[in-house]
Amino acid sequence: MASERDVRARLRLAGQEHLLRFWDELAPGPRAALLAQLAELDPVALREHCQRAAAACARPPGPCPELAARLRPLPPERVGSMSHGDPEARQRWEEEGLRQIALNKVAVLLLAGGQGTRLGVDYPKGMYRVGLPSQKTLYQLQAERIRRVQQLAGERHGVCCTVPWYVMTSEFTLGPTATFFREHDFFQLDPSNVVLFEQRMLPAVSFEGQAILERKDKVALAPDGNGGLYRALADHQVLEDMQHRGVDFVHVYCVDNILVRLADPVFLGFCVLQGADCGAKVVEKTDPQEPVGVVCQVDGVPQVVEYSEISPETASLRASDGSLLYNAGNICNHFFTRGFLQTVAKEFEPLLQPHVAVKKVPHVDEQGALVKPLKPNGIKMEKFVFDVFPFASNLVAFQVQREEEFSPLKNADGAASDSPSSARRALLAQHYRWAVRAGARFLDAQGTPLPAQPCLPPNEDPPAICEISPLVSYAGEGLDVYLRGRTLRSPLILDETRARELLLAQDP
Ligand code: UD2
Repeated sequence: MASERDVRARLRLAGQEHLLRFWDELAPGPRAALLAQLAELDPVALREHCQRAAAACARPPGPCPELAARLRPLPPERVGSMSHGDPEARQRWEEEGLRQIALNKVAVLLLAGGQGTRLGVDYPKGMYRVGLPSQKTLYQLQAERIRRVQQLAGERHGVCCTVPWYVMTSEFTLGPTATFFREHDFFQLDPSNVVLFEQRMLPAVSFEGQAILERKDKVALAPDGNGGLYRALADHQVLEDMQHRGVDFVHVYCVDNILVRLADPVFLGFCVLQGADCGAKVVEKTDPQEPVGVVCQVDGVPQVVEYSEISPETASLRASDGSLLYNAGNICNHFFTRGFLQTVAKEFEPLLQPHVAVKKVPHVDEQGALVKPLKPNGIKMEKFVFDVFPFASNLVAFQVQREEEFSPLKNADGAASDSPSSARRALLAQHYRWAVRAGARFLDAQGTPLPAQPCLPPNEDPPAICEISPLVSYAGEGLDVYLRGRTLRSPLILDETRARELLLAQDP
């Protein structure tokens, strides 16, 4: 273990000696913990990090004023569409995606290192239950979609195939996620195909460029952003693991979209057939204030401009048909070839510029008393997962329907949008639509027939409650055999057992 002397010398080099200012007061245990934490920090990198944070903070806040003049929408030839494309193309993409999955060439990678501050829970967001009738968590829904897509590809090609699940966690989420997966028996996935790895943490820095002490014996650290992925891939030899398994294509996604389609064959197939090295799923953005990045071009180079970095005026610009000019809303669902990820990890990662977030960081004052600031006092530096897009040789975007594929859980209940209630409603409305289209009719608890409404207005509760297990249907497929001509009582949970019962029951 590093000695106090060594650590002090390293901190001097970094200009951060204040981190040991309570040393004399600390008992042996906390001293050892602090030394261990400080010994991890490279002095040169720490100095640069703190200087960079202070310099970024000294720049005027808000979006970069020249950005607007450099932006253009993505050219249409780079954008595929689920709704506007012809059905034959859609089928070709899906076939190609399923073929690649059947060949064991596809992996999914979950970004799960975030702290979920807006949702206000102290455990990983993936463990959250939005209150579905089945009480499933986000992690369970995702695991079951992996199992189902493996089954669909396997059946189509007469093979048994695997989609490995890589899960990037952070110091905050690794322990609870690993325990949760073990307690739930990895949701019946083979544990050897679930790979958890950890992203790095970076010190939060004051406006004066000093790393912040959260306690007398602890530096305030935060995960290095979802773009910390590329360092974490290298730190933990994840790309080597993928290579070993024969994985060529990776679907990277964020934890909180309840409708996320893991290893979506249509999206994968589109990207593969376009020869893309990078892809982004998008939904049409209609509200300029919606907190999603926009996929566009900056100086002719395709990339994502994050919602926090585009001015309200630019976000509100309209095209001649009245739609938002920058309407390709990023939903944090990305396609990468392993080859591209390898080049990024080796060559481009150091070129990624961190983004600055000004936050309230709890800290100790000069006397060592804990302070919970009421206004922002510190800077967190984060890289974004899509910062690598400008290095792609062929980036494509793929537009999907919002009501089928995007309902993120960001805020606690009570918020106007992106809450547990809105996520639950989006999933139940989708399953209700699928059931009605497959020919089901519903009765209420008293046996009174409920109206069939295959097209529900947005944000409206469906007339009946119907939850379909991802193990029964991934994207609405295959439901006719269970539901055609059936009249079922609400609430219905169509899981594998209920599906079998319906099959065995007499024809209606
Ligand atoms: C993300 C996208 C935004 C839009 C929106 C849609 C980024 C940078 N922004 O914004 O453009 O697509 O999602 O919902 O992708 N995470 C980590 N490590 C970290 C920080 C975050 O793994 O250090 C994960 C986090 O657990 C989550 C994902 O990254 O799964 C997105 O993080 P967020 O919810 O903070 O991103 P948000 O909503 O600001």
